[in-house]
Amino acid sequence: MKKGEIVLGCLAPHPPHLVYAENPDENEPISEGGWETLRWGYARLARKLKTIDYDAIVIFTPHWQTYIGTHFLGCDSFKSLSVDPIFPNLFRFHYDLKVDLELSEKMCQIASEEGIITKMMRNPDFRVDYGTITSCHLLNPDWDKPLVTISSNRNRHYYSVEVMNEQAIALGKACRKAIEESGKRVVLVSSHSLSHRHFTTEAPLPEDMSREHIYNHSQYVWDMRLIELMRQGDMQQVIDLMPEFTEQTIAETEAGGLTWMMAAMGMPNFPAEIYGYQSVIGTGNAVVCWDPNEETREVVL
Ligand code: 2X7
Ligand code: FE2
Repeated sequence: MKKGEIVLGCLAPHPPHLVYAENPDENEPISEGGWETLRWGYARLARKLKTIDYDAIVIFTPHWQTYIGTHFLGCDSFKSLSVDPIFPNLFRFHYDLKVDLELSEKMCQIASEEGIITKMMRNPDFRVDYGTITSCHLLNPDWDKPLVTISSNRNRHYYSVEVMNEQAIALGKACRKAIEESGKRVVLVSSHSLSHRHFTTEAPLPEDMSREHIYNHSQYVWDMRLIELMRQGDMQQVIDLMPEFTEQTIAETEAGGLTWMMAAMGMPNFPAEIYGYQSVIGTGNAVVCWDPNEETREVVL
């Protein structure tokens, strides 16, 4: 069997506002738009994905939090209504998604062999988190590829960001081994914002773009520093900076997604493709991808 490979890695932020602004049939609330810079960037990355031959999407999400071990979706499919606990006014999404169960089980098994505590989520009524749904919808609105969601074990809360980084590296390496053994071509997704301080009150019209701006200058400077390093292809430095960045911007990188993806991809030292940056309720969000194939890699922005 041919060795499996990671064909793309995507940093895909998941503010439910972006789905709300798109008005897809699956989401109940109706909007007048908003956050176009991010949505247009996503649309361009979604078009690139259409040109790539791949079997499955593997996504790591900070909104499926597990406190004993790392969990993997463990049924063939999941169907339900996902209501965002903070923004039920924006996100009530009817999903019906397929899981690549074989790949999910392989990743769970290999991670466990490598000494990571793992579990398969076998409850068919389990409600898939809105991070998975938002990022996957924006990357692949046709929902025509099976996926695997990986939970985020809260090492940060038991220990520190440093321990989170080490654990996420171990998990990334285990997932890579599983993908190689599976023979499949896989797209990885790390679902999160960058800086994450946000407003605590909402505008009367949530999509009123005259009210949208980054929360404060220092978190903007942090985001730009990271994006510059991504552009330069220095992901080792980004991962080394992760504890400081995460502490100072209370970033969702605390869950380990970016570290996990970079470790799985062998710590890319080639330039990332930048598709867009914009604030959503004050948080910093970048759509970025790492294309290991030199022939298809491009300078986007
Ligand atoms: O989960 C989120 C997020 N990460 C960023 C912004 C707004 C809402 O929800
Ligand atoms: Fe989030």
